[in-house]
Amino acid sequence: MLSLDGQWRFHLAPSVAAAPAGMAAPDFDDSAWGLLPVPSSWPMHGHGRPAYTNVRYPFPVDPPHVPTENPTGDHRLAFELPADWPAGAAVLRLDGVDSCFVAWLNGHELGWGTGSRLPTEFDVGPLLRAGRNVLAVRVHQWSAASYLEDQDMWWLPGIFRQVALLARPAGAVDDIFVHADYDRRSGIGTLRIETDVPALVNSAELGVSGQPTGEPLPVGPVRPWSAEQPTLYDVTVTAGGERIALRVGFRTVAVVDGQLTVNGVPVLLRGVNRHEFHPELGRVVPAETMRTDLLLMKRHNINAVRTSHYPPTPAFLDLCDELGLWVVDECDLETHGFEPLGWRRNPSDDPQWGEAYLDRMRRMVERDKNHPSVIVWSLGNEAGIGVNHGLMADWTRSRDPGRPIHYEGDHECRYVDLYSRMYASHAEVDAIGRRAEPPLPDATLDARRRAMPFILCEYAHAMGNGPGGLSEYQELFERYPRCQGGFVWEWLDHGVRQRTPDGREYFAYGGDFGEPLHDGNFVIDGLVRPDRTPSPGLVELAAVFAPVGVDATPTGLRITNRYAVSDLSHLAFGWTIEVDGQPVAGGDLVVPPLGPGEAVDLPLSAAVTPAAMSGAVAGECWLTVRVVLAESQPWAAAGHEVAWGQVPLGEVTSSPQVAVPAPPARSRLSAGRRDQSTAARVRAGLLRIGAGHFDPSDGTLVGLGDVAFGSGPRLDVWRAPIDNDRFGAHADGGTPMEPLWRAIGLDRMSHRVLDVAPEADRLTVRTRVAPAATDLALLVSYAWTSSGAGLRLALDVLPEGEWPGPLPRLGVRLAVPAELDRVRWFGRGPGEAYVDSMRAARVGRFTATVDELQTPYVFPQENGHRIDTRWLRMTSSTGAGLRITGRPTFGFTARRWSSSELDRARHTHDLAAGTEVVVNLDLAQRGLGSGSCGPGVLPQHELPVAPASFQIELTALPATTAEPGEQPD
Ligand code: IPT
Repeated sequence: MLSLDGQWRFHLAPSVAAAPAGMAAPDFDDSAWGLLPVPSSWPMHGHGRPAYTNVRYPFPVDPPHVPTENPTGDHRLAFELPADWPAGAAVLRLDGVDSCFVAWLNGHELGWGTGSRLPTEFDVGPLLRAGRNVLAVRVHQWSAASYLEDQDMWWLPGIFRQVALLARPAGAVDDIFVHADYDRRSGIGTLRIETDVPALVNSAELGVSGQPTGEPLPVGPVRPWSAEQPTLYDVTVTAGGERIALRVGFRTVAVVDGQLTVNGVPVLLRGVNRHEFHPELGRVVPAETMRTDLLLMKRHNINAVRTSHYPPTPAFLDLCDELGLWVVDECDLETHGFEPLGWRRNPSDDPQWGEAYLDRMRRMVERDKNHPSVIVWSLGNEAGIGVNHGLMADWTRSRDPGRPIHYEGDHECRYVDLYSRMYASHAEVDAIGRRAEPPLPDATLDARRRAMPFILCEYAHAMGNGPGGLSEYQELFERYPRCQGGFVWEWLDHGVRQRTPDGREYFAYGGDFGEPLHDGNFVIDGLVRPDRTPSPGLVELAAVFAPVGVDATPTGLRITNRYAVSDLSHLAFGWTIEVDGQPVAGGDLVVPPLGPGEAVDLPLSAAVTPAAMSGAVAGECWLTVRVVLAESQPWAAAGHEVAWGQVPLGEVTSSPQVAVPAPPARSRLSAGRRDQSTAARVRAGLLRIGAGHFDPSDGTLVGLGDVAFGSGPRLDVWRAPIDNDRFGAHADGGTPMEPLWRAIGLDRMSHRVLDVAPEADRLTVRTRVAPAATDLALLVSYAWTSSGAGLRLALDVLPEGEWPGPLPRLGVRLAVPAELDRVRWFGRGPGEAYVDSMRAARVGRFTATVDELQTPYVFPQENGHRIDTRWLRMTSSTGAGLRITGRPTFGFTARRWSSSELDRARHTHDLAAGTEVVVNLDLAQRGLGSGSCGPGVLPQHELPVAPASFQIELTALPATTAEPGEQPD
C-alpha cells in the first residue's frame, strides 16, 4: 500500500464552469495553486466557510438538481511510484470524498464517485507509470447525492478520508467474508471464511493450519467476543502470494423470543450516537481523537455506539473490535429535508433512486462485514419510508443473515428486525416495555412489531445543560426485557474552534459563518465539548450506566451485577465512612464474584452504626462504596472507578457539640456596638438585628459582620434559559418554557416593599414581587432573626393569580465581594447537579473556586448548580467570609456575572467577570428535561407555582475560621 495522503495542490472555484480547464493533464501548470492537506475539509482551511443546517437543505429542493453555484475543489498530487512497486493490478481507494468527485490518473479519467462516507475503488494498474504519476481529483460540493446526505451536521466538502494505492497480486483475494459463530452450550466456535478465489486459512491460536476457505471449521472451545470481553484471534488468509491478517471475534447475534441476544445472552445497549467531527479539521478525525472518543466512552460505562448517520472512518471499527463496543453501523443516508415538504418527492419511495440506495447499503456492508463489533445494520436515518428501504433490507438480509436490520423511520417495522424509536417519552417506553403500545392498523404487522425487541436509537438530547431524566429511562430499560437500551443523542458538540480578535478562544456554531439559512446551536448537543472535555451530562450518564449497582437497603446495601457476561472478579470494592463529609473509617469490602444479573445483600456490621463512630466531628454520617478496576484494562488503569453508591447512616450525635464560630472580633460595621443587645434599632441610618445591618427603607440586608453585600438576599425566580427551556418539547407536545417565562416577565420581576417591620430580635419584610403588565405576583415574607453569630432567614412565598406554568427556580439571590471566591460545601458534588440529573453527585465535602464552579457550555446558559447543600462557605484568601447553612438544605450557584448577563451571552467570550460574585440560594430549580428535542421535565421534577417556605442561616466568618475537622484556610 502506498498512502497518498499529504500536501496536494488545490484550487477552489465558485462553480463548475469557473473551474480551470485541462487541470487533469499531467503537465498542467498548478504552480500558482496553494497547498491543501489531504485528507481535509477545505472550508476548515480558509477556502469558503462551514455552513450548518439540521433538517433543511441549504439549496432549493428540486431533485436531482443542485445550484449552479457549486463550489468545485480541484486537487492535484504528483507522486513517485516506489521503485519496488509490483507490476500488475492496482487499486486506487478513496475512503471518503464529500460529496461528488471525478478522478484522473496521468490524464486518464478513472471515473466518478458519490457516497461521501463510503469507499470508492478504481482499477489503475495499467495506468501507473514508473517514477512520476499525477493524480487529479475534482470535487463538487453539491450533487444529486447531496439529497441523500442531509444529516444534521456542518456541510463540509473535501477529500476527508485517506487516499491510497493498493497493489493487487495476481490470484489474490478481492473479497473476504468472515463468519465466526459461537455456540454458548458447547463453547465451540465455527469459523467459515468465504473468499472469491481459493485461499488457505491459518491460525496458530485456533489450531487451524492450511485449511481451505469456504468450509466451516469447528474451533475451540474459544472465548467469545463481546463488548465486555472483546477477545480477538489472529487469523491469516493466504492466496496469490498475499497474506491477509484478520482479527476474528466469535459471536452470534440473534433475535430470540423477542430479545436481541449475542451469544445467547440478551444485551442492554448503553449507547451514544457518534458523529465524526473535529473542532479544527471538520470531518477529518485523527486516529488519536478517535481513540480518545472510545477511551472516554469506555471510561464512562458506555458499551454501544450508533455511527450516526453514516459509516465511520474504517479504523474506528478496528478500535471498537479491540476495545469492545456494540456497534450499530448506519448507512450514509438521510433525506430529512423532504419532511418539512410533507415528504413530497422523497427519494426513498421513488424507484429512480433505488440503485443509489442499494449501492450505499452494499458498500457499507461489504466494507464493514468482518467487524465483530458490528452487531446491527442500520439503513440510515430520517429518510421517511419507501420501497427503496425494502430493496436495501432484502439485499442485506440475503448477503448477511447474521445481523438484524434497524431503521427507525420504518414505523410499521415492515423491513426491519428491531422496533426502534427516537425521543419517545418515559411513559411511551413504559407502554412499549409492556408490549402494550397502540396497535398498528394492519394486524399482521402489529403482531410482528409487538414481538420485536425495542431500542431507542436516539433519546436524552444532550444539548446544552442536560439531559435530565436519564436514570428514569435506565430504570425502564432494566425493568422490561423488551427494552434493550438505546443511544443518547449525541456524543459530541460540533463547535468550530475560533478566536476573537483579541485572542480569546470560543466555539462557533450555526450562523457564525454568515450562513443565510442555519440552525444555530442545534449542532451543540453533545456529551463532550468539541475538545472532548466531558460535560456534566456525560458524568451523569456514567453513573446511570454503571455496570454495578450499589444501593441502600433497610439493613445495609445491595450489590448488583449488571454486566451481560462478566462476573465481578475484575473489580475491587472499597468503603469509607464520612461524618459531615470528613472520613472517619474505611477499608476493603468483600463481595462474592456475582455472575451476570446476580445480586447480594450485605448487612451492615454494628461497627458502622453512628453510635460506634467517634471523633471530633458530629453530623450526618454516610457510607460510600466505590467499585474500581482491580487490574488495568486496555481502556483504563487499575483503580478507575466504574461505580459507587452511598448509604445514609444517620446522625452522629455522640461527639462533642460543634462550636459555633465566634462573632467577628473586629467588625467594621459593628465595632464598639457589640455590648448592645440584639434588639432591632436604627443606628447610623441602618437597622440592626444581631450581626446584621439592614436598609430601613426596603429591609434589605446590607452587611453581616465584616461582609458587605453588593445586594442582600432577595427573591429570585429567573435562570438563564437552558436549551431545554428554549425549544419545544417534541415528543410530548409540550410548549417551550422560555417564551412563556419571558411573556410573563420572570426575567424582569419588580419588588414592591409592602412592609418593613422591626420587632425585638426580629425583622419582617414583606414584598410583592411581580412583573410589569400582569396581575400575577408572589407575595414574599422575609423573617430575619439573630442566631447569635449570624442571622436566620425564613422566607415564605405565596402566589397570587393564575400562573400558567412552572418556575425556573425559587430562592434568593445576593451579591458578595469578588474576593469571596473560595467555595467549600457539604452536600452533593463535586460536579453540577439538578433534580433530574443528580445520580453522579454524591454527598460529601467539596472545595472549588467560583471559576471552577462554572460549566462553560458552548452556548451560555444556566449551569453550575450544586444541589442538596447542607452548608456552604465562601471565603477570601484570608479565610474570612460567609457561611450559609441550610435548614435543612438548599441548592446554589455562584458566578462572576448575573443570570441576565448569562442569558444575554451567545458565546463563552461574551461573559466578563464583574466586581461581585452573584450567589443564588435555591429552595428548588426546575429539572432539566430533554425538551430541546424530546420530552420535557418529568412531573416529579417540575417546579409548580405554589406556596413555599425556605430557611437558611447566614454567618460571617472571621479570618481563619475552620470547619470542624479541617485546618483553617
Ligand atoms: C433527530 C435526528 O435524527 C438527529 O440527527 C438530530 O438531528 C436530532 O434529531 C436533533 O439534534 S430527528 C428529530 C426530528 C427528532
